[in-house]
Amino acid sequence: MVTKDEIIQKAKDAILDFDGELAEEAAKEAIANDVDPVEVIEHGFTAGMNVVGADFGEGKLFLPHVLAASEAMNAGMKILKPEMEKRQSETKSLGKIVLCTIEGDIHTIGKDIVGSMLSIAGFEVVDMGRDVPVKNIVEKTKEVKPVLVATSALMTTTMINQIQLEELLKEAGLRDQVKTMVGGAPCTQDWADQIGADIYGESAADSVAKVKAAVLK
Ligand code: B12
Repeated sequence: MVTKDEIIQKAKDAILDFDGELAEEAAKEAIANDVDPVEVIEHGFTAGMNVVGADFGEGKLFLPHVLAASEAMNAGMKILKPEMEKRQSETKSLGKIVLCTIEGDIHTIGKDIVGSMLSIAGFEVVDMGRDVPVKNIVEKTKEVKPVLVATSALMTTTMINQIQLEELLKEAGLRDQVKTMVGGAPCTQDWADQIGADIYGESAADSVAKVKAAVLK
């Protein structure tokens, strides 16, 4: 019998060893032992990615390592995602959320986790993908009339595009009809306050709690 802690540790090791097969094994063990996929993602895979990210930042690892670690994470996520969807509540949609990684930025892992968790919580997530031009986000907002527009930025050079989104939503007369949420490693509560975004989501769980509080009044 494997314990929850052992499975979480295995998930973390899989990322640190760039081992997709080990990531799949951890994900399968989580399902077989009824361990909450969210815990494996947050304390296993994401914790591993954070170490890889810090080592990359310090020059101990290089881009191919980061890529290999994110591929390992994807391998594990592919197995956990259907399981998370199965656990999704069958209740009617709590509202639409337009989600994407902002213009200029191709990082998707965090956005995908946040999207999965919001969809499990009952929201209808319209995922526009990565590197999405700000004007396209505004067009999509007009088209689908979401309760929230959520953007991910992983780089200091791309988070500034979240300012442009606030401005273009205002120009289009949409800002009063929709809430905005920002997230991704360089974003903070201060950043959200500074640019006038309604919500800063630090992690997937934090985002779900804050969106529910803001939208389901
Ligand atoms: C994996 C990774 C990559 C992968 C991305 C693969 C993919 N499909 O996403 C690859 C190898 C492709 C990559 C490429 C690049 N990367 Co990179 N990458 C990373 C790394 C190591 C980890 C990011 C990650 O996935 N973390 C795991 C996830 C789970 O965490 P997360 O994204 O933070 O998400 C959580 C929260 O932030 C939050 N969240 C995330 N999104 C959202 C959205 C919303 C709406 C909300 C509410 C919450 C939320 O919830 C998530 C779950 O808890 C980071 C380092 C770091 N510390 O972040 C560098 C990092 C972001 N990359 C960096 C750079 C520079 C690049 C490149 C420019 C490198 C290059 N020279 O080519 C390119 C980017 C090109 C581009 N135009 O975008 C820098 C950015 C520096 C800066 N200027 O700010 C970082 C910080 C590394 C560093 N220390 O230098 N990268």
